[in-house]
Amino acid sequence: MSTRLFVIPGSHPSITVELMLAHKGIPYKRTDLLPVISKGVLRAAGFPGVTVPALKIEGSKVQGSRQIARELERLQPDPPLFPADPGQRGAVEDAERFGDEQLQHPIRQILWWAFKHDKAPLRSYSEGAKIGMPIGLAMKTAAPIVALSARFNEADDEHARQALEALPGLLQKVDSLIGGGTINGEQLNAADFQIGTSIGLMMTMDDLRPAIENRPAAALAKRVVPNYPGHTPAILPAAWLEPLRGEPATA
Ligand SMILES: N[C@@H](CCC(=O)N[C@@H](CS)C(=O)NCC(=O)O)C(=O)O
Repeated sequence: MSTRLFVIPGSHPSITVELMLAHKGIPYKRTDLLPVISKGVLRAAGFPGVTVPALKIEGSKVQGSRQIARELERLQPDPPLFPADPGQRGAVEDAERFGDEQLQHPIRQILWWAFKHDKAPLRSYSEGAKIGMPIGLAMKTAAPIVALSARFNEADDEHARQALEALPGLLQKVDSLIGGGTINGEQLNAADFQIGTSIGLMMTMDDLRPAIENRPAAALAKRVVPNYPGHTPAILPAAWLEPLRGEPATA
């Protein structure tokens, strides 16, 4: 299969798709893009939208982690990403939609808020990436990219605080999906790859990791993506982290 995946290094849905390609055993070439610049490159490559992950496979162009999951399943059913039983498949699809529509974005907002206040950690998310220029040079010129990405993702104080307030409920939902057996079962499925990467990205932030590491959600992330790239030292105001200080569930 002729396959090329367009990613932004460190992007959680991009890593979701890399994991699903690996699960299927589909070899692929990867094009690494810088945020913001990615939009023009994707358009020039003929994609209708401006976000990664974006996949060229067997002559078709597919964008979005959930759409890509379905295309991979269609092209190569084994090993599966979705259970054969219709009831179980529905549960996995609901969990996957939750991961995409509710879990992905708050962490994106918190992280861009952090980069806006200190862009040094950004480099750690791009280690090993081939972005067409030395990483050191890219980071020296990253200020406008960070400013535009923060604006694009509404990573202002108000939204970052709202995202932090939402995290306990979101983590609880992940733990209950694990408890109910929809995710982190014997076979990893599309929802595991979707949700595990968001939790993995959260755990790269020193501010967030303590609220996650003793929870079932952390075990899922460690299984799905044991070496999530990147590290952001503590930077969030302590008062904003109050919602995360509740009693954590145990793994
Ligand atoms: N929900 C979409 C997420 C797409 C998305 O927002 N991707 C981000 C990276 S995580 C992006 O391409 N942002 C454009 C930019 O940062 O310039 C999916 O799962 O595919």
